[in-house]
Amino acid sequence: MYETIKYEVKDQIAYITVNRPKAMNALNSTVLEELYEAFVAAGDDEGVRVIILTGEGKAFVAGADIAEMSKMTPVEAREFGKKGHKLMNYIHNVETPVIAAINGFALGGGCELSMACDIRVAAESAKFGQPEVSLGLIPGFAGNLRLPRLVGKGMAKYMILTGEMIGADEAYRIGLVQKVVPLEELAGETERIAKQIIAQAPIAVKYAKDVINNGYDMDLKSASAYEVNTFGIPFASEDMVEGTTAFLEKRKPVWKNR
Ligand code: CO8
Repeated sequence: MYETIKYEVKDQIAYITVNRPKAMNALNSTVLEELYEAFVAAGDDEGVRVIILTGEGKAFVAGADIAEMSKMTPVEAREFGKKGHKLMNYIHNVETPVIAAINGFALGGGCELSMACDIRVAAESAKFGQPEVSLGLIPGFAGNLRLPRLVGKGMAKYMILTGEMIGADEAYRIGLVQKVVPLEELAGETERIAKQIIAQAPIAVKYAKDVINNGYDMDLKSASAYEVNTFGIPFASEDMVEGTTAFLEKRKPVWKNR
């Protein structure tokens, strides 16, 4: 059904894999469109509790497709940028948590794609960078915006202005990734994290992601009010009653997702 990606749902996890290994999984227009379609399918599927995004072969995603971009007019480049932002914003906002399993190169648009995800787990061999300036471009899928939010303005400027590639350990040190594991353990560790999220109350996970996302973009006073109000909502859910009762009864909760 898809030409450039793979999509599979198993045990409440949707696996989305960018599948253009010969081009280092570079993001052309088709990949951006198919990724959007797959993320919406996963986001709309009530049976899916976590989405895992990875790349086939030795790259996660080595950036936007340079061959396609080299021929674009300014108007086409703007449309391409809009397509990228539409995808990144969907991933950022979808209620289902998204984990990036970064198996190799995450460069340019690939690093940006990983940053739109909620949690990043990297293989020891993964490499990160925003090399756009070496091509006469600037990051265009929100790298200028998300990288400073994740690692601070100083380190973001260092990476974007030098175009330097960094390894997984350095990415971990600066807070760009949350875990680093040997490549052969990447899939297993990512699934372990997914299952740990799945074991929590679905409604609470959704609301927490919502408050983190929306609260981050507000001033502290508005964000406090937003958190206070959202905090109250799960008290109307059966799962809040179940979670607190199970704790007091010293047993595991059984979530009803309502
Ligand atoms: N686009 C297109 N093709 C690519 C890309 C890419 N980003 N990356 C690799 N490829 C292709 C190569 O051209 C090569 O093709 P072929 O076999 O036909 O010659 C194939 O993949 C294998 O690549 P290499 O032979 O180069 O493999 P190496 O292992 O030697 O090197 C690297 C791997 C280091 C990943 C290297 O391929 C590389 O540096 N790639 C480019 C990385 C880069 O600069 N990425 C940033 C691109 S710009 C960007 O992402 C902007 C995002 C925002 C756009 C917004 C627009 C509005």
